[in-house]
Amino acid sequence: VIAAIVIITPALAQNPLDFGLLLDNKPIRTADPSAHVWQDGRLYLYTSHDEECQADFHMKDWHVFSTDNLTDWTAHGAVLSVDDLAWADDYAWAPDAAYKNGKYYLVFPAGTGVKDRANPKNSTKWMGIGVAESDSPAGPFKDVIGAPLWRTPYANDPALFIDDDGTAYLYFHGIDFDYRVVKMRDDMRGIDGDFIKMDMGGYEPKMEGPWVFKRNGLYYFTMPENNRVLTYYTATSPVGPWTYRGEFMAQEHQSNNHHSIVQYNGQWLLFYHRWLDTPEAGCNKRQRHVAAEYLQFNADGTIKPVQRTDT
Ligand code: FUB
Repeated sequence: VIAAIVIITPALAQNPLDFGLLLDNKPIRTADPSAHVWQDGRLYLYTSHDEECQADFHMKDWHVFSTDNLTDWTAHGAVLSVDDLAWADDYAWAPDAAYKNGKYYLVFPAGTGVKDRANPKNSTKWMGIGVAESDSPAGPFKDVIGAPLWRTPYANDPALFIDDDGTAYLYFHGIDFDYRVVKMRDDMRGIDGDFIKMDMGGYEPKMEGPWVFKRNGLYYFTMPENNRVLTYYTATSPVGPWTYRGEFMAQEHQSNNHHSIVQYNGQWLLFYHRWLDTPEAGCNKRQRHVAAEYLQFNADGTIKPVQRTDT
C-alpha cells in the first residue's frame, strides 16, 4: 500500500538526510530505523511508530518508507500491526527485515501485559520475537507462524544478518541486556539450534538495538550502549569473539537511540532516531523521529565518530 509520496527538502548541504518523514502529508513519529537496499536498488526503511505524545512506549504498528535518491521518500504505510497478531496487542518495538528464499521477512518484538515498576513481581508484561513474511519489500507482512519464535519477560530489538553463504543470524537482547545470537532455520520460520552467548572480549555494557554488518570481510557488531551511545565491536566471524572498538555517536538529551548502517550507491549511511522538540504537538515533550548521517571509515576499518547534523 502506498500511502503517500513525499518530498523532503534537504536541511543542509552536508547532510541531506536529516529529515522528518511524512505520512499523508502529516509528520509521523518514527523510531528504530532499519535500512536495507534490496534487489530493486531502492533503499527501504523499516521503522517503529510512536503515537503522537505517546508514553511508556505503547506502540501499535510498523511502517516502511523507500527512496531511490535519499530525498524523495515513498511512505508505504503501516505494513504490520499488533492487531494482525494472535499473540500480542502492544509493544510494537524495533523491527528489522531480511531477504531470503525469494521472500522478505520482517522480524519484530511485540508483547502484552503491563509492567509494574514499583512491584516488578506484579508485572504481567512479556515480549516475544515474531517473524512475518511478504512477497514485497514494502509489505504488507503476514505473521504466518502465528506465534512468537520464543517469549521472555523482555525479548527485544531483534536484528537479522544474512552472511554471504546465506546463513541467517538473529541477534537480540533479553532481560539482562546481554549478547545473544541464534541461527535461523533455512525457511526462516524458526530458530536452528541454541542461543549462543557471545564472547565480547570482556567488555559487556548493557546493550539495546544490535546491528551487524560486514565490510571488507570484517564483521561489525554495533549497538546503542546502555541504550544511548552508539558503540561497536569487530570480529572475523558473525558470532565473535568480538573486540570492542569504542564509540561512534554520542548520546543526546539523555535519551535512547537506535540505529542501522547500510551501504547505498557507494556511500555508507547511518540511520538513527532523535528526540526533537515538537511544540506543535502540544504535549510539552520531545518526540522521536528518524534521521541519518553519512558514515566514514578510516583506512584500518575503524569507524570515524559521527556528529549529528542539526536542522
Ligand atoms: O521503540 C521502542 C524501544 O525504544 C526500542 O525497541 C528500543 O531500541 C528503544 O529505541
